[in-house]
Amino acid sequence: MARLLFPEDFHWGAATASYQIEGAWNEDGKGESIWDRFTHTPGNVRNGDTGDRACDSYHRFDEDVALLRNMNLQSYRFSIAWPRIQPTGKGAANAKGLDYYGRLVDALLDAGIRPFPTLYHWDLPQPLEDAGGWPHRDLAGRFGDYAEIVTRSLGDRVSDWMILNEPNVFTACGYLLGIHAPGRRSLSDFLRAVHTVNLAHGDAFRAMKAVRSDLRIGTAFNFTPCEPHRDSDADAEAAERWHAFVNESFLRPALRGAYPGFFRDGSAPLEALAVEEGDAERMRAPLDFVGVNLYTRTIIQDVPEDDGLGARPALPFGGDEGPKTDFGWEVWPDALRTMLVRISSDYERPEIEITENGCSYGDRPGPDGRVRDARRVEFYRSYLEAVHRAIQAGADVRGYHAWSLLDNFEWGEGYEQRFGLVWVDFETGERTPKDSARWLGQTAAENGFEV
Ligand code: IFM
Repeated sequence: MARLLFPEDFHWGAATASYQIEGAWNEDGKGESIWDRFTHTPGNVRNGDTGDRACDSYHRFDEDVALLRNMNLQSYRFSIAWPRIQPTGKGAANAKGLDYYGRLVDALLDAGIRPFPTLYHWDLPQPLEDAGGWPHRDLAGRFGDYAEIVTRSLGDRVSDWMILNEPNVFTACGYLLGIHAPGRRSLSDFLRAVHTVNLAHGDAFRAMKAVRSDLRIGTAFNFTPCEPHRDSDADAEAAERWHAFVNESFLRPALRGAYPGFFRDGSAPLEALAVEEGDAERMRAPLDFVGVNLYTRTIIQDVPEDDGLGARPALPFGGDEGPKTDFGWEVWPDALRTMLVRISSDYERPEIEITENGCSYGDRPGPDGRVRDARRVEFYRSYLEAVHRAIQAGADVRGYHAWSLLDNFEWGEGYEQRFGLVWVDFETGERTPKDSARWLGQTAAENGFEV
């Protein structure tokens, strides 16, 4: 037996997002979001589920803070719903919305837990979508205004922030594939959305630093290491193009002020992205840390007939060697080590926070009420071993946030996929910590675990 210990001031935490847990979709002056509209439109979400009530954390956040404290967690990643703050996406702030997050932050601080908010985890005010949504360039400036309002309100008590959650996911699923809100399917809208988001990222970063230059600001990117399907140069090159596209289309503009060349000829589609003169500087956001959301790897094959990207995943959600979660995602812990090491070597060893990592398993309470989710415990143990190996290889990892604190609304899948450390009865709102919550709690208390 050996003990894996993590760095001394490592932050152990858990993550959630506003739309997935809060409920109270139309209370206290909150405006409609694109997810309210999307879920209220029949046919978009499995079983017709909505986030109208979700985990009811808007009313039960004290219980959630107590759960975190009982698990010895020191950091809580949550997100702020833009339409609670600006119901129509512009203009004066809604005092009740700001007050809710102020109370949550105070409760966390009283419990000795670091509040770690994300400004945008996908719930765009619907009126901004009606005005063109993310493909419309003007949205960047609006987002900068929102970032300033929130930072002015909470920046005296919150030092560590994320601007965006998974920009590659919400632009692709929302504007290209149509499987997330707002449900559009257009290559041109998608590419324009990518660019507006990059501009918004830079604008928000500067707006926040102008309020307080000592804030520690990052973004939670969704990463996946890309591996060639076959042992061929063509697939190896395709995997690199996919890596540039999926892992770097937002990271590189922020840290380097340029798009990665993800096309076969080494270029990026700047015209289709609608890049204008001066945008390179505007996209730049020299983040204080890189947030890593990671679940599995991606296996890529060359697509010879396509002279654009010329690459696509050969298999859905990982490879076919590891076990699968109930969502069908391959459990492949080394994906996390590989990605942490690659980011560290390609971007001069930035500070890294693991902002999401977790798995969906449906284990339910037994007759004694206990949730024996042994597969989730094994998932966390194996991925944390991979984090430890990456730290030993030189990655500067400062914290780890399990996705998720609670079973919650899993977007297009509704309530069918359960990612929580804590079981939620969606009828009553009752919360039951699973075995994995106890395991992670002990790990956090001991700053490591036995292997
Ligand atoms: O639930 C999501 C979260 O909102 C963003 N990252 C992935 C999670 C699991 O799909």
